[in-house]
Amino acid sequence: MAPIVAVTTKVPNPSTNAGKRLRKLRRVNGMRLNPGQSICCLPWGSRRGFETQVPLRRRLIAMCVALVCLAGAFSGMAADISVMVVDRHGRGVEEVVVTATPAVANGVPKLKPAVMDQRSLAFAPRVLVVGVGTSVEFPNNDAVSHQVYSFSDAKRFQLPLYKGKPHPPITFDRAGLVVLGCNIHDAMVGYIYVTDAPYFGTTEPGGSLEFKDLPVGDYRIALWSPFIADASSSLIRTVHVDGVARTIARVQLSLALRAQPEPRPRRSDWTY
Ligand SMILES: [Cu+2]
Repeated sequence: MAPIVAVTTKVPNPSTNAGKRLRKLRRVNGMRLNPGQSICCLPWGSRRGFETQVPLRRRLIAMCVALVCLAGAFSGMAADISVMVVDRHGRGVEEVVVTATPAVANGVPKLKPAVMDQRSLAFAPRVLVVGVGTSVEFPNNDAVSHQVYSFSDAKRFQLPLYKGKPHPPITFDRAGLVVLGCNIHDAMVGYIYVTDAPYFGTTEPGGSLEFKDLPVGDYRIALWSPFIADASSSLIRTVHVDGVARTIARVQLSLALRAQPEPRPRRSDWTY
C-alpha cells in the first residue's frame, strides 16, 4: 500500500488579510477604531467619510455606465425641423427645394423611384428633388408627343419622341441641377434637383416643409428654386435639433420672385 503523503500548499492566511483590510478601513479619514468596534456600528458622521472614500471606484464605474446609457438614449432621440420660406411680403413660397445635411453623418437617404410626369404641356411636378442614385420615370400623359431632353452636366439625355411610357426610367447618379426641356414645346421646362443630402423635400403651397424625426445634431439647411433670385449664400441656415422641441427655420427672401423660372433649357445645345 502506497504511503499517504501529506501535500501542503502555501496559501495566504485569510485571517491575516482580513486583519490588514480591517486595519486599512480603520485608517480611513484618520479614524481610529477600537479592536472590538465594527464599521457598521460607526456613528453617522464617521460613516459618511467611509462611504465617500471606500466605494469611490464603484461610484465612478456606476457614473460611467450611466453616462454611456445616457449617451445611448440621447443618440436615439429625434425631433422635427419645420422650414418656412416666405417672400419679401411674408407670403409662403411653394416648390422650393429644401435639403438638410447633418454636420455629422447620421444616415443615408432612402431612395425610392420617382416620376416626372408630363400633363397639359407641362412637367409635373415642375420641380422634383431626388437623392443621388434615384431612378425617374418620364411618362407622357398628354395626347401629343414630347421629346424630353437635358444638356445639364449632372445628367445629359434625350428621350425620342413619344407618348405613354415607352422609355425605361433614367437613373440620376450625380448631384446637381438637371434642367429639362421638350424639343417640340419650348414652353415646357422642368427641374430635377439631384442631391446627396440625406433629407430633402419641396415646400407646400403655403411655403412650409416638415422634416420628421431627425436625429439630434446640427444641420445645414439649404434652399433652391428656379424662381428665387436671392443669392444662394443667403439661403443657407444652420439649425440644431435637440431631440425634444421642434426646430423652426424661417427664411424670408429679400428680392422679388422671378416671373419666369431660371435657368432655361438651352435649345442651342441640340445637334440636328
Ligand atoms: Cu413637348
